[in-house]
Amino acid sequence: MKKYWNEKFETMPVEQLQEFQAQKLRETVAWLYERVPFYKQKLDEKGVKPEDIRTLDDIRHLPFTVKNDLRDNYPFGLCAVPMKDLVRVHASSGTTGKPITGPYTAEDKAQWQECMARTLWAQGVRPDDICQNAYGMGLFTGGLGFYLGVEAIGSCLVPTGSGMTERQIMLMQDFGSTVLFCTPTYALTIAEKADQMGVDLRKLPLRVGSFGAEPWTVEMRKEIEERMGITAHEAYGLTEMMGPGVGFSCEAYRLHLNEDHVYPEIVDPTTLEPVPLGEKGELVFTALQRRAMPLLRYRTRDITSLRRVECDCGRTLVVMDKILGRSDDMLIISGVNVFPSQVESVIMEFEEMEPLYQIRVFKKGHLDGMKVEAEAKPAVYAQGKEALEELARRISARIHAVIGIHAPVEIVPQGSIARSEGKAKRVIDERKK
Ligand code: DLL
Repeated sequence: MKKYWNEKFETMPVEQLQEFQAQKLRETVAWLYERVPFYKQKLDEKGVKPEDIRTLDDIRHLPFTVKNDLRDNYPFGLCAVPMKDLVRVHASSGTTGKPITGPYTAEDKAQWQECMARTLWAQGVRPDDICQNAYGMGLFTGGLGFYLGVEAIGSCLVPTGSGMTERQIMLMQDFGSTVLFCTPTYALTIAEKADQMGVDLRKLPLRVGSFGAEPWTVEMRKEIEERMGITAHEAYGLTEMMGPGVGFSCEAYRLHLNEDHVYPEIVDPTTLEPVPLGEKGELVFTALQRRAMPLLRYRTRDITSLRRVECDCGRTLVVMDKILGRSDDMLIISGVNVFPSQVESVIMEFEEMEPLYQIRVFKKGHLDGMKVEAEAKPAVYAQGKEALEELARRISARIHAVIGIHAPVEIVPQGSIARSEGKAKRVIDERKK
């Protein structure tokens, strides 16, 4: 069977790929200039004409797009095609205000399907697999995005959607699901519920997971692999670019970006200047082949870095490091920048702990303070107050050593931390009260 879904693009020599990207960039800028007043005005203001964009380096002359531009032009003000040309509209799961819309033409949907097929194929999904899709099935791009990938490959789809965890486990057993799609924190919720039901997931046919939609650490991946007896792969994406399918982990656990569809840059979030490969900054994407709502230099707020590596899998597509977090989720504690994922890494070093935690942020004088609440394994919790306080002190000391901040830790009773069925909420902000 073929090794790559799309060998040509997944293994294209970088120079050739960059020529292709430059061509698609020119086409996209021209497409937007003619059709989207917002972009015409932005380019005119900068004195840039589509014909000025010749090479990939010229992308520096293009304006950035931010989330508020999408909100201000809600729902379809940035659309380059009439509604009659749309075949699908998704929207972000944003909790406040108006959502971000993701409209697709038939061509956009076909490209999304291609990117999802690459994702699943790279992760070992084959036609005889039974794929239980426990991502939210609706406006969220997760559920219907993975569905497209499964359909392209021709495996069997079980569209459970998220939630009703006991039933997920029952169906997993009865149908013999071999692949699971959901957020990493929902995978943990499923694993915990299976334990409570006395079901050993490691004995089931389940062998692969494709998890994403929220930050998770390598330690968390190993925990899921161990508890489910599977290989835990990763999917990355955002509504504004297509949904999942923007990036996928390969057999070497490296996350490759579908660079022929999305052109990535990393910029310094304050100066907006590009940073060199390997350095951390804000991830910015330009859509290269979309028709309905291609965005130029969209600031994702995700903090990560990019690398050109010779990957063992043979793909030449650029590699993205794990997302540290979103710049909006970054906490500043006593002058130190902290992402919840860093706290997660420390907690997961402790065998006594469950991967269940939350961070409370509060006002401490003029500064912000934080407290970590986390659950221990039931047998550890049963050891009583003194042992737990000692464990909490050790974790707190380790947080100080690794991250450089003072954060008290409390080991809370089992069930205190809300179980996630989608994107977990890690930070409880008490500053606004
Ligand atoms: O979460 C799309 C998706 C669905 C990706 C299913 C993967 C799997 P949004 O709801 O628009 O879209 O949220 C996008 O989620 O900017 C990141 O902050 C975060 N995110 C997505 N995937 C990952 C990941 C979907 N693998 C936002 N690691 C993005 C870390 C992720 N963060």
